Amino acid sequence: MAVEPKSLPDTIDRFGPHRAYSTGAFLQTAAGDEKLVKTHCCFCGQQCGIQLKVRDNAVIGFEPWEEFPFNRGMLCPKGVKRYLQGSHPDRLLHSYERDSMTASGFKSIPYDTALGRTAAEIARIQSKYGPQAFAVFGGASLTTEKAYLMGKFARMCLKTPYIDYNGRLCMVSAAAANKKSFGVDRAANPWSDILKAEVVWISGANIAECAPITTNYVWQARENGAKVIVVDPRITPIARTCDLFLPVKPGRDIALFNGVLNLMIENDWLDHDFIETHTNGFDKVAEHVHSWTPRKTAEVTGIAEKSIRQAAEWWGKAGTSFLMHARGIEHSTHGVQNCMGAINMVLASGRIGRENCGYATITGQGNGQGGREHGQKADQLPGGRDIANPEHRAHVAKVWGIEPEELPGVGVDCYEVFRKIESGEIKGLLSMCFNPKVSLPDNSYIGRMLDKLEFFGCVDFFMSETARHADVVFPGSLQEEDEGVVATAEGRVVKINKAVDCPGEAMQDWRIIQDIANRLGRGRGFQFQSPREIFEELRVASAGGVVDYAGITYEKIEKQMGVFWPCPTEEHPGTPRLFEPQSWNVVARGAGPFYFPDGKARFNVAPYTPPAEDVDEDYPLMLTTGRVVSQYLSGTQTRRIGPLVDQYPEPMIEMHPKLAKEMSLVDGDWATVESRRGDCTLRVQVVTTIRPDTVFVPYHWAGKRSINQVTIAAQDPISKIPEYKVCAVRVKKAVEPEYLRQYESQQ
Ligand SMILES: Nc1nc2c(c(=O)[nH]1)N[C@H]1C(S)=C(S)[C@@H](COP(=O)(O)OP(=O)(O)OC[C@H]3O[C@@H](n4cnc5c(=O)[nH]c(N)nc54)[C@H](O)[C@@H]3O)O[C@H]1N2
Ligand SMILES: Nc1nc2c(c(=O)[nH]1)N[C@H]1C(S)=C(S)[C@@H](COP(=O)(O)OP(=O)(O)OC[C@H]3O[C@@H](n4cnc5c(=O)[nH]c(N)nc54)[C@H](O)[C@@H]3O)O[C@H]1N2
Ligand code: SF4
Ligand SMILES: [Mo]
Repeated sequence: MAVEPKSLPDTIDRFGPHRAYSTGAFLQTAAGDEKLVKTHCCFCGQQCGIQLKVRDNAVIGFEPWEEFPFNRGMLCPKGVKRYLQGSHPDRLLHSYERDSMTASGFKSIPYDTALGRTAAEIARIQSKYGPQAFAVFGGASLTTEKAYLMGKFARMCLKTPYIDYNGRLCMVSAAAANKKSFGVDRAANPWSDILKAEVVWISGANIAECAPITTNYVWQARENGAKVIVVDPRITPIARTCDLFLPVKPGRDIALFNGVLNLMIENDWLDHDFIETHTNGFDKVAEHVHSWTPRKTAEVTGIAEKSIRQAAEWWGKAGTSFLMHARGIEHSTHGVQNCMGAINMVLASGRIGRENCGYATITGQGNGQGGREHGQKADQLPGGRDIANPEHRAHVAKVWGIEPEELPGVGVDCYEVFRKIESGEIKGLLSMCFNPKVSLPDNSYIGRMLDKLEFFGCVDFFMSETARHADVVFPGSLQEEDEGVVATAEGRVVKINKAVDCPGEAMQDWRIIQDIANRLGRGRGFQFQSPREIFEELRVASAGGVVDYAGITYEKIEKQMGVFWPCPTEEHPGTPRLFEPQSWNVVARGAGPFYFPDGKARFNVAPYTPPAEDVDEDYPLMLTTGRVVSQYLSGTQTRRIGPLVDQYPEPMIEMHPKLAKEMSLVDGDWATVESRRGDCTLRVQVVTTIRPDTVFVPYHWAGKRSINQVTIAAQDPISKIPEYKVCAVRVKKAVEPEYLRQYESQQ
């Protein structure tokens, strides 16, 4: 049974430890030679270019990398402060083993002992219960080489079907919709196509806080005359500078997309040639959206009829346009339908596959794109291949030197892994780069399930809230301690360069995985000496697949400042814009530009369904959750970076003044948000920028301040993404929680 250690510094992370450390550590080092290493930010999917300043094997600062075309030297607060995390005193420098006799609940052990114990437990569990009793989790902050290795490790070394990753909580709805509509899952356009779009449509994306550099693209478009439309229940910073704001009720976006398409059809704002030549299924969709009159759309979405008509007219009549969305429409039990609704609007306009006409989901995690391409998803093999497809299996098996029959079949999504732990089917888990204890909905359940495992191994560079439930913790590597590639939100494959060596006994992640494979005595296929060697195999494994990296080399990435996939040969420059009628793969296939045998895109009927949990008398408010600019994901990294903590020190409940007044709450009061699953007591932030029927709480905090105690574990039936963006809650006035009072009085 896991013990929750009490003394680790981030159990109450608002305070001391974050401010205590600074670059002071470096002041003590002798001034040696400094160098600048061109690489990319370790945080979001924009993957801004940055130059890390390195002295005496420590990252001590940064310089802008002005030539890198995406961000031209610009960075957001996280990119600017990222260098501070490496020197944090919590950095894991040793392997750890659970030990209930110590105050922290862990004792440090030699790396070799950690390996031996992990290998022995995997072997024991698999021989007693079968190979499928052991599961593996990966993450989309890992480089693509590591993600590839995780998939290979699960399938070839452990022979388990159960591998999945934290991208399951992120972009999978868009991925599924893109595959269903276009046959390929990648932003259709480079961001340069935003600049001259006449209309920029942004649904469910808090661009200024979560994709800050994209703000610059949107603003440049506006300066060029673009009309910007934003759809969000909150007036986010980007919404404050838009031309039309549509304050949608959480969970109702398909109704809007269908309503707009209906108006497009009614007014004949359609590209008939494009629909005829390049798509299938329009008539069915047209029939389906017919009932979505402006009035009905307004009733369901909560958006004024006039605004819906205005949005449809701007979108319908535009000559060029760019539609973007993010988790606001994807974190939904009908996330795939939402995205298909958005794509239907794009296809009907015919504005895709040409200059200044585009569509993209804004990927989230650092390698949100690359991490979902090469086989750490439950149903996927490298090259975007399908594990259920015999031809795809044969190709990958050949590259790995095994028989196709040796490859396991389709696994399950990461939430289902926890249900299988509950039912006793899964007994062991190895997790790298995932903090489900904070990030999954209804997360008290997650903690209980982690404790139920017979063995849990975790690889992280900090003792994350999830790692605290582990039996063995390996000290993995920070991004700047390794090299490899990632794919950005644009689909541009870029290179992360190593700036420093791992400190102490910390180890590059890929070495840990290989060492476990070798210690198990199953080291065939796991003898790579460098990320480059892994990449070379990945190129071959991806060749001929939809996600074709065959022509990408480390050198070409450096020379071109990134290569957009697909890139089938070394002579090929890469494909910044997908779906161009004259592109190489269209010519090669002899069909149209979309990635189906007939080359045509698909219109998909996207029926409206309400959220899994609607409001009622007992729980009359909608809760939506998301992010703030200075914190990142489960917070393990940014809650340890002092200036970022200062910028937004604690989670707060955003609510409209009207609601606050009804509840006799004022700014700074304490209140409890309560759902059928749990509650969370936080301070209130009264803002005029949110719908009065909705409250918003950011999710970057752990323990009693984690809003995922409250969220619902309902999932989209296709993508399996959780419905983070809406559940029913009530809010009650409260007092400061006892645990915080006690902590403050000790200070
Ligand atoms: N600062 C910061 N940046 C990040 C991250 C971070 O943690 N912090 N994480 C990265 C990752 S992994 C991701 S996935 C992205 C996420 O980037 P975004 O998706 O932009 O961020 P979120 O805050 O999750 O949600 C976006 C918006 O959706 C709105 N919303 C809520 N419900 C609905 C709805 O029903 N419909 C619509 N239309 N909108 C709705 C919210 O009000 C919010 O403004 O950010 C990336 N960048
Ligand atoms: N309520 C609510 N919950 C949400 C969301 C929401 O909007 N609302 N958003 C969801 C989304 S979009 C996402 S992406 C997930 C993210 O959920 P998580 O994946 O759980 O979040 P991370 O903070 O990225 O956790 C990754 C862990 O891996 C570690 N790590 C990071 N990089 C590396 C690396 O290179 N190597 C190793 N070994 N470890 C590494 C970090 O220290 C951290 O402990 O959260 C989801 N949860
Ligand atoms: S926008 Fe994203 S990639 Fe760029 S500096 Fe900020 S967190 Fe890093
Ligand atoms: Mo994400």
